[in-house]
Amino acid sequence: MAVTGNNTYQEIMDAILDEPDQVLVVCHISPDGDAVGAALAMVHFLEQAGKSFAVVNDDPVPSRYDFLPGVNWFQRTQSVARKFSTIVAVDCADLKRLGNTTQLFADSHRLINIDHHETNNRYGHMNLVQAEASATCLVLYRMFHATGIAIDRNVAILLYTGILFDTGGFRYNNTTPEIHHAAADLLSRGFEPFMIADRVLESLTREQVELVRLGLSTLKIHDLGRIAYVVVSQELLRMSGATDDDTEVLLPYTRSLSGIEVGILFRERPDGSVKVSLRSRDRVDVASIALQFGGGGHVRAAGCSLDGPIEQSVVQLVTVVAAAVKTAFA
Ligand SMILES: [Mn+2]
Repeated sequence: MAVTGNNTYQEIMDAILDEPDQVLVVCHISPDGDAVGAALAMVHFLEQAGKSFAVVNDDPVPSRYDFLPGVNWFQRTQSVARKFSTIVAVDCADLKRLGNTTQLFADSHRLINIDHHETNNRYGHMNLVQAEASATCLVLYRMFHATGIAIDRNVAILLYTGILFDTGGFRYNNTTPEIHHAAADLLSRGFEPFMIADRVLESLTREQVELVRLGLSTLKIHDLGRIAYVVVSQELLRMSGATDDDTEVLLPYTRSLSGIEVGILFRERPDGSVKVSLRSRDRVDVASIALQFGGGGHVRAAGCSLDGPIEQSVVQLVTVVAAAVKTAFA
């Protein structure tokens, strides 16, 4: 597909509202706060516009998002029997990250890609990709404002959740004046900010705490002293009682170590392949590292997959990261 520029907000809205049948809303697999918030904000908009919809993901929505309005509308891909001709994909950088939801696309379909990842390859028939936006929820906020769509309390909670998640609680460098203005506007719809911060960023299950305890015993600091990583094998995951999604709780313990530039979380999948999450502090572009391994993401937060076995994948990835760190601190 040819790389094209963005469609206008109105073109995107018109295309979505033009569908007489159900609109399919999808987001990336292993959905995070921005993906879930954006997908649900989109379906709330559709509901208010009197449109029918389905919101689908391969994976379950992590339980920390149970409080979000409309979360029970989410269906798993395998439980959906029909196909759709209008699809809105939010917070997803490429088709691969949509997982098996692409099997729900009708032979003749229109795919609308709304995202903020720098690595987004404009896979949609229509695209609204704003790489400078701090969250897909901010892209939706801008679109709703520009097209005169009222934001009610539910949509405000959803957009705030995505913004809070993707800015790390207004801490990352993508915490712009605009995002604070947007957050202030959303907060004026009346909800408790602590309730959302607690659920989205802070609260841990017992299994997650057990995973932290066991996971930290695998923490290694690379010779250069600027790379820290944690390795979660299937066995360790079983011992903790936690699920694969829970492993994210280990990430902050890698990059947060003082002096560390790149934090890495390796997790073994049941099939032996390895999922990798990368975070950098100041200088290393981890999106470009992830891209070398067929993944993607942002400069400070990215991910990719390796074939395994896990010991080999760790060596492979850390070698590339170490070279990038050496260059960055040369
Ligand atoms: Mn996002």
